Amino acid sequence: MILFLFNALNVSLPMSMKSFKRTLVTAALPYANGPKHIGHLAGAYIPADIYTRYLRNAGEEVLFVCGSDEHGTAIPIQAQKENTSPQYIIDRYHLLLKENFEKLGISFDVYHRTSDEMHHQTAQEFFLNLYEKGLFKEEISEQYFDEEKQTFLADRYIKGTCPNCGFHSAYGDQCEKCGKALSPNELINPVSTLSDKPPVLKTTKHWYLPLNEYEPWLKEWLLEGHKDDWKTNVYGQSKSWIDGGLSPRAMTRDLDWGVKVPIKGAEGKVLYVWFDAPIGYISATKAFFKELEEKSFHYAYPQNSMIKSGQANDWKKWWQNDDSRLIHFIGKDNIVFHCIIFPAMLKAAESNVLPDNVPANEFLNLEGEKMSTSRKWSVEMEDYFKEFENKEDVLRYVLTAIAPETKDADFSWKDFQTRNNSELVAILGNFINRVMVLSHKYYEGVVPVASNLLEIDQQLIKDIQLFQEEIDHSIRHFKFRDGLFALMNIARAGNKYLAEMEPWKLVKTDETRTATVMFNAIQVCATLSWWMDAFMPFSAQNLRIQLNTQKENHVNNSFVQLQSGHTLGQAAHLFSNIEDDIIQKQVKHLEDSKTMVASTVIEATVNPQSELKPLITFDDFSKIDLRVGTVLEAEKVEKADKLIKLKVDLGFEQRTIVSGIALHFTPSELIGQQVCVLANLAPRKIKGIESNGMLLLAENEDGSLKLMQPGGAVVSPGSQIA
Ligand code: B3M
Ligand code: ZN
Repeated sequence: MILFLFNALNVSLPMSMKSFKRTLVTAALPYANGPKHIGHLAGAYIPADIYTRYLRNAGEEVLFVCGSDEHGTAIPIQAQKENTSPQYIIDRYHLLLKENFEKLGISFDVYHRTSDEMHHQTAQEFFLNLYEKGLFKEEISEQYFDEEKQTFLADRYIKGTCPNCGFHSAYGDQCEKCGKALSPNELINPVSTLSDKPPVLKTTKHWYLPLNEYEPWLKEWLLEGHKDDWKTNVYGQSKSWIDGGLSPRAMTRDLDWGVKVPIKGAEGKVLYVWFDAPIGYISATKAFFKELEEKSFHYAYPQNSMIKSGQANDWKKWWQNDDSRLIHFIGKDNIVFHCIIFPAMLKAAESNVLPDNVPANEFLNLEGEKMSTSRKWSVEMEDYFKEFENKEDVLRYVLTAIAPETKDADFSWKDFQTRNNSELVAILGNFINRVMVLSHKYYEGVVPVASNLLEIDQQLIKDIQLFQEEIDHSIRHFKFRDGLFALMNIARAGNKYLAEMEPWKLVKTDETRTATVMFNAIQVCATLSWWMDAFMPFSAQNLRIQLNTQKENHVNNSFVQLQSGHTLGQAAHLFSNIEDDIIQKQVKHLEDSKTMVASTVIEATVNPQSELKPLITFDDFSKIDLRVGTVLEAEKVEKADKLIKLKVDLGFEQRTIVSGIALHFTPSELIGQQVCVLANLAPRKIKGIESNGMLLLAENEDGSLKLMQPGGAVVSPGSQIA
């Protein structure tokens, strides 16, 4: 009778416009050149995971593919920085990224890598297919060549002055200062970063995809076809590319790291990384089904997947059947590649599947500033996990709540704390905990029997129904922030209901009514566990344990999830407060990295680009005591990437000096060097070590540092510089 009543209230959830049979979800293949930070997570991986988990829970056929992007110049450049081989770099970071994603609960069906043999083959076949159709334009052009290193220079290996803003250290593909996309020949005074010498122009042949020929089609397919369903930031950026006119783009590169170009006359050349990387989505799909057939799993995660059996050939369904939908989750810097170049490649290959949506996010800043791994202005996954054990869901929650879905957004540690303490703990956790504790107190943890529903109960049921519809709609329209807010509204509604019903008072006067109230409150908890699952999978699982239920027990479109008589598990806190000192530690950590970067800059006294400081008198100058010293000892400062602790002989005494130069010098190359020291600088503590003095350095145009040295013969330590 009661059940019937509840069911009568049910409005069925919209299952969206399902004209597709299956959904292939991709998240940008991260470069395996370093750890990834919260900006990457908020940009692509967390939204993609929420989306996929949600569709899986809804019983839809979905596959979530990703993998490491191991080609392009990013890899050899990192290898050069770390003084190691590209292979070592990709092995190390592929593993790190894979583990980090697992820890955060990113539920890939497969996490592949582009160095895999099968990917090389897939990418080569793709290229050959277009080549044999005669779709590439061969062109001989002049490209920069480093004579000393005997190699053509990839765009990233060339630096020079930006023609747009005058920045002296712009890369051949982009100016990092003004953001303008460049080609190397636009740079003023180009220099090879491999040899520091100006490069020469040399002819070379490449294979171009004539993007201009795809313009009419792109206008129709994208500008007309996706006017209404793509996010405005994505549509807008694509439109301005197309409106600006497309030109042929070389799909091959002179580089010895990557997928070899599989045709005669292309020896020593590899596929352009943006040609092979998106094909990585195809390779990953292939790898998944191959492993599924062979039942031996290396890249695939069968435990995450809703696809339990299949054949190697099944990948074709996902890439060739027109009832397959392709969704790319990426950050905004990848829009052109996913909305224009890859679709053009797929079109050229006569694929039936094209991206149906590319819900790219904007950027996430950190404490008001652009995130940067090299400047250490970021929060890397690894660091977060170390500091915040078992709080993966808190990060997922906060990064979803502030996701840069429509414009750039900001992460701050204070806000992170507030969202944890005043939302997760105070609203969601508190509601669930009160219900659990009261259920044990009044009913020994057994779901009580409900009776007549009053208007307020029906209102609760209706509200919750609406919030569920809102979550469904939001997720399906890539509005994860709204979805999460609606989820929290379920908890808010639960809290409000408890506050109004006051079961702790009611229990003294009206047992029947108390039972009904508690029955309803328990259903709200069960509903929460279901909808939380996509956003916060670990907490959802913990909640299911408290409720003593499983995902499979979920009853679609029903308010009643746990019947009277069902025994609940133990109550436990789902979330816990984050104290001020933990947050302060994080803030300090960031500030420290800033001082370290700043101290490097202070020491770089001769930066040709820096503006001249105001005039000083000779008196001012005479206050400065500069001396020649000899470095006796040098060692890296623990837990400070940029710092080196030096012992410097000044003749009359030995000094400890801490200097922010570890990214530019190894300790061993410093030992024995003569240096110039600002000897009367007031002592200051850096990372707990008292530093007495400062080394003088010159900053090169490319940002590298050089020691200021006396030059010529050895000068006795302690000699004054004036
Ligand atoms: N690795 C660029 C990036 O991480 C690139 C994405 C490839 S997706 C096919 O921003
Ligand atoms: Zn510029």
